[in-house]
Amino acid sequence: MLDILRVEAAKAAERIRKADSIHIFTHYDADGISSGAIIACAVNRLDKQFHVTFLKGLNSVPETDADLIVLSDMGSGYPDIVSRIEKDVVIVDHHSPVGRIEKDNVIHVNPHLAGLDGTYELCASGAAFVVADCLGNNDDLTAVAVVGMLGDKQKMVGGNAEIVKRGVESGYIEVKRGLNLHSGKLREVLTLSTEPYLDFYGKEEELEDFLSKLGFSGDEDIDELGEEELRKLANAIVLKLLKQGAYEGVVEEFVGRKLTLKNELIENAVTYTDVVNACGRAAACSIGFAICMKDDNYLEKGYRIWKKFQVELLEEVVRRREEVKEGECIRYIVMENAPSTGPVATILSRYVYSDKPFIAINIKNESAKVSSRANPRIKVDLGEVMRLAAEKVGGRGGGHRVAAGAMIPPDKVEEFVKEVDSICCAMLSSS
Ligand SMILES: [Mn+2]
Repeated sequence: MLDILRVEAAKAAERIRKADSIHIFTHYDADGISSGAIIACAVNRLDKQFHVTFLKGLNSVPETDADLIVLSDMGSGYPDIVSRIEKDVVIVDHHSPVGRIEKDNVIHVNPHLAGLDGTYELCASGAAFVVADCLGNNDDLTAVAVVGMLGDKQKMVGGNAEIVKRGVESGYIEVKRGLNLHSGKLREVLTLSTEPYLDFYGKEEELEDFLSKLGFSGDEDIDELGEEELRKLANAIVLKLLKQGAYEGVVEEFVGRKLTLKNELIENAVTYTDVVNACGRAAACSIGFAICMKDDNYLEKGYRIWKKFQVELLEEVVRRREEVKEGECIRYIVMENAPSTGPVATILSRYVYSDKPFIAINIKNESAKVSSRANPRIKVDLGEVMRLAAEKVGGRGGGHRVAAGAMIPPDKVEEFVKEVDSICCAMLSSS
């Protein structure tokens, strides 16, 4: 399956071997950080110098003294910028390649260029592992690749499945039946969970009640539960989710398989991914990176950042939930200077309000940023909705069917919401 990708990955490996110094520019999210770490680790094992810089996006030609630039989890969508780089470039990305790169000395490792699905079946960390695999025996890095897969919400099929299988065979990954929840005491695990969001935050009594009805105590360790107990807990969580308005599709995401990363600082794959993601969002990429490089000096700090991030997110969800308004065919929320829109929109739309498209608008610094979410059950194309409605009010928008965004003038928010609502109604009635 990964054989065609391996042809280009082998070229990348060869170029990396020849380099005197390497500068890795990678994205600041979990897939970016883990893919950067996979390449850095493999390079480090060759006793080569490397530098890492984390970017929110590739907005300009990266500057470096190194003789080789590696762009990871970015680059494929910016042929104009890549074409302007004078040094040799290796791109390790999974975003859809756009346009043409007018440059000779570039090696482009991307699943889309190898007939693979880069949206769900291989991310940057997976592609980075294939490169690392060409550089030496790096089977342990299959476990780091899992962080990117989970971070980018990919599926464990295709290229991803092949990498996980390799990790299992070499003893670095263990796949067992179980729940995709964090490790720790039941009370804390269920309170802090945001994927799935269980609506227990700030509701201690309700949680104690939920647990005692099942015969559990909040102090029990979730990883110590037997198969029968775990099944009982899973059933109760599923019921709770459906009752609170969650989209049914979320159930299969957290029930079934649990991945344990045997050789990593954080063995629970879900927690590992969340910690790295939180570090990225808290502008502490290097801490997430260090954890991926198995430097345990940063583990405590990483956990602290994650807990703080999680609590802030939950508080935001609880607060914002009260502000949700209902249109004809949509739900929406208008915020001012909120720290972020995407995560809150994702949680509310998946776990509470899954029956209508959900639109979150954040007015910040003279512009209004829009995040919209739906699920496959709702027959709208939000990418199209965002594009049309934003154009109408002098903004820009677009994206995927179930997740899209826009930027609009702040004084046009009301008009924009009306427009989104009427387009959604039209799409729903014609389906
Ligand atoms: Mn990615």
